[in-house]
Amino acid sequence: MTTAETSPTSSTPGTPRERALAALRQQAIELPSWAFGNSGTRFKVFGTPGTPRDPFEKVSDAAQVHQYTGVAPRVSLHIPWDLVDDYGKLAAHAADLGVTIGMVNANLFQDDDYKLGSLTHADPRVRAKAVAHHAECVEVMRATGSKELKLWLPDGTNYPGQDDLRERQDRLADSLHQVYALLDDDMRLVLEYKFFEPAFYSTDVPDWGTSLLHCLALGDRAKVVLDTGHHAPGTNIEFIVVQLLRAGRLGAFDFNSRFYADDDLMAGAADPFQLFRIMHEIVGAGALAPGTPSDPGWDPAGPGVNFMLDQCHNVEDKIPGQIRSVTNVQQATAKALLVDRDALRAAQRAGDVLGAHDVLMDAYHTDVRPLLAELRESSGLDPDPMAAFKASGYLQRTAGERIGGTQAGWGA
Ligand code: LRH
Ligand code: MN
Repeated sequence: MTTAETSPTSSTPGTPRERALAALRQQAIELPSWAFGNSGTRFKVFGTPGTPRDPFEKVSDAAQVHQYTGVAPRVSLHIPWDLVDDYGKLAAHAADLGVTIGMVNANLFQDDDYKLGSLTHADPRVRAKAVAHHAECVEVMRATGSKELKLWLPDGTNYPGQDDLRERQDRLADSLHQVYALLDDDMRLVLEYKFFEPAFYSTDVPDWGTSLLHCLALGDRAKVVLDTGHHAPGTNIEFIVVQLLRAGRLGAFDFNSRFYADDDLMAGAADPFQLFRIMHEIVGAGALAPGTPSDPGWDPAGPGVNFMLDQCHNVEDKIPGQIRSVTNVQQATAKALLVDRDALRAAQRAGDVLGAHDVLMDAYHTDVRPLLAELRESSGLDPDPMAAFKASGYLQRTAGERIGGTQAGWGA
């Protein structure tokens, strides 16, 4: 279990800057394939010239983000949005471009049979269908080398009395056990929670506690996904991060930001201070170190956290939107790594309220862009990934090449 003792302090060799650079060099942020397709709201989904038409083009665009930032080596898939005939070919295409296939996301929110529930449905045939969908996802994982299965359930009710809340939980627990049993020994599942939508009275996995309870019941290769857009306004998300880390059950983040609800805006755009506070707890617990399947000795039951983005670029260009999101996460991480933890701990233990707060705010107010530019140059990358990508002409080129076909989106 990660503890404060593993967080960077003055006892760790090197200057704070050197320690931060060393940690930032290892950072890995996983990108969602669906961020490169068209997305929108119930009012409108806008198309964009050059939007990918298939998973191969989505992976190509994701690889551009890694090429310019150096810290986005994996792409999450969403099934069936990323349905292809040959997943081995898709994984090879990714490898040719220097990235790998990461998390595989199941989709239980676009099938008519799941109107009243999927893994919680009263009809055992519908539950069996939903479980079988996860067996398909595990096949995709085997074919692409992915070791992580992600579940998010839209399941819930809209009116009190519509269904029995306890029976739904019992059905969910049974279905989750069946899904867990599908995994190979070197695989894990991560269960995402969300406090409402599409259901508006009860949601079957509404909060971290419910996800954690189900994960504890399943086994040690079941972890919780924390999507930063899935909490009631005013929720102290970093406190949840601390609790899940203490329990050894924080499996992954879906980073994005929001002003109101599940807005899925760029990570760090709406609330950079919140992202910093979250990364402060991650760094403090020594949980920044990559803990993903591609790392040697990765343990599916281990403390490794997968840092992913889960966003939709409804009006902005998608690749630049992902580049900006990745650099926002890097900035929050760099600031968290520059927190003077000895001074912080001393002020906290002395009850020096303002002193302790000021130590944290000093780091937050530090301009880390020069440090990140140095990191990129030391890795042979352009110090300004956004400018370098724009100068590449990739967007104009793909807009010219990707004529015809159907642009990818949330439609299966
Ligand atoms: C649900 C969610 C989930 C994904 C979907 C694209 O709101 O956050 O992580 O399946 O977005
Ligand atoms: Mn999510």
